[in-house]
Amino acid sequence: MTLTAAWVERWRFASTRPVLVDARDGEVLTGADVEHLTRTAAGRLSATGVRAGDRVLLSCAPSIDTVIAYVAILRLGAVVVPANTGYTRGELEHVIGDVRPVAAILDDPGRVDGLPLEAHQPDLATLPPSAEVPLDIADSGDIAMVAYTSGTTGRPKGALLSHANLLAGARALVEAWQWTPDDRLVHALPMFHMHGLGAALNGSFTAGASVVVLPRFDPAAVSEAIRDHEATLFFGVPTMYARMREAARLGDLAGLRLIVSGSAPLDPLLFQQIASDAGQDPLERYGMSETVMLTSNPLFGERRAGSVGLPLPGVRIRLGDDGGVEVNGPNVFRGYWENPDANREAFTDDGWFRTGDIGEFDADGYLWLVGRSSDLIITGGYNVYPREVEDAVREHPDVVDVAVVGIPDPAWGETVAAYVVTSEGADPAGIAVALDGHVESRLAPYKRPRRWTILTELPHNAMGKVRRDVLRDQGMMSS
Ligand code: MCA
Repeated sequence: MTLTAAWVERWRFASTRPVLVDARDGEVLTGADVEHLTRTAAGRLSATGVRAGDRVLLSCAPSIDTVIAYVAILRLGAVVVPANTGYTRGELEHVIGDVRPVAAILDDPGRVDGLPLEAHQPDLATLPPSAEVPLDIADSGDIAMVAYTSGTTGRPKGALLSHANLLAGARALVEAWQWTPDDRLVHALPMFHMHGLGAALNGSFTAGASVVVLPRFDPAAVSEAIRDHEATLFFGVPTMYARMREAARLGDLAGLRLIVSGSAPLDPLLFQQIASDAGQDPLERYGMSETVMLTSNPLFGERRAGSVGLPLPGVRIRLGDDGGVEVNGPNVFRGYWENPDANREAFTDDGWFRTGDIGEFDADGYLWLVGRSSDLIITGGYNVYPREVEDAVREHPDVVDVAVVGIPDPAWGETVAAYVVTSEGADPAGIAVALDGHVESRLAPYKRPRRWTILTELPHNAMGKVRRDVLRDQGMMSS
């Protein structure tokens, strides 16, 4: 079974039920509408030469059209390559050079001008569709998505997820959260990451439920969507709940049946504030681009603040010798695209995926993430790997050495801070502005350092490795 075969069956069976609601104007698309629109869009994609197995880059703000394009690519048996709309040209160039998509669907086609693509921007609205294209016939083992994720090695790697992986991930959530066709999710997440695609959209469609699509996150718009469209579910990253608190809107979540937080640790104080204002504990869960979702606090039973909960149905989790969280299950990806070195490192000899997180189980089997084996920073729910930022900063001629760390931040979870050793001739007064300008053209906004500290040398341990812990402590004291 593929993702879209499962979805289309539901849309045909319940053809008059709502599937998508546009939060901007309240327009409702039924199962029949979505089936028809995605069929037509798939025909148009096919007319531009996209075939089953081809990669198609998708980098658009959340909208009904983005959802239609996403489903159309999948129905054709082509492979979705989601890309952050904030990626700079260099970041896009890396993804395109690596995965070699035949086409790209972007809000701003100018972003890929001059990059090696066969069809730049297929017009999914007006092109004549090619006649009778076979749809929904991919094999469950076929790749459905290449999800780019940064890593300790610097440049983002493409995680290969099959239809079976994504369907298993969605079904586990449907079962664990008892997601039904009567549910309605308020979707205010980016549509280029696993949270917004793999959990929110795939889960809703697999459950036969409906989705209210917001063009961006905004506390007032979330409140209105919940009220006007009688929503039952909201998924957010902790920064979104912090913004709802700031806007005194946590109480507007009270009508929902389930409030889910993920992508970053939820501050226990914020957990308590949601619980008291919304009258229910938020549910924290844990996932990754490579695995869809892994664990969840229970729907019924105690939701433990700070724990990511229990393994989802079908997911097996164990701790390696170093406490590293290792996973196995039908949701676990098929490896990184054309990257044997990364694959050797990512999997144990017996085929379990090393998440890179360090965990502990409590006596009741709840998993607690207590650290990371890499220096990953999570800011606003986005993952940032220091190495990628350091490589970009180091390209500045006045930079001799640099180390990037995450510093706790009440609004963003963590904020990216850079410690830089500059060359002797560098102008100390102007260097921060110069470095801001330097990274602006190289890194997406969420990866850019928000603080620059100039040092005469970086702290090193006896092995010559940078002491990031010392820098983090120093950053916390001065913040
Ligand atoms: C960004 N800015 C910052 C920081 N980060 N400023 C200070 N400190 C920071 N740490 C700046 C940006 O450069 C930008 O500035 C401005 O703040 C707004 O940034 P933006 O990120 O666009 O923020 P926003 O539009 O206000 O949205 C905040 C947000 C958004 C809604 C929380 O970050 C978001 O949608 N996050 C969700 C990410 C997500 O989906 N993650 C899931 C990954 P300027 O305007 O000057 O440029 S999937 C995953 O993690 C796994 C699978 C899982 O388990 O879910």
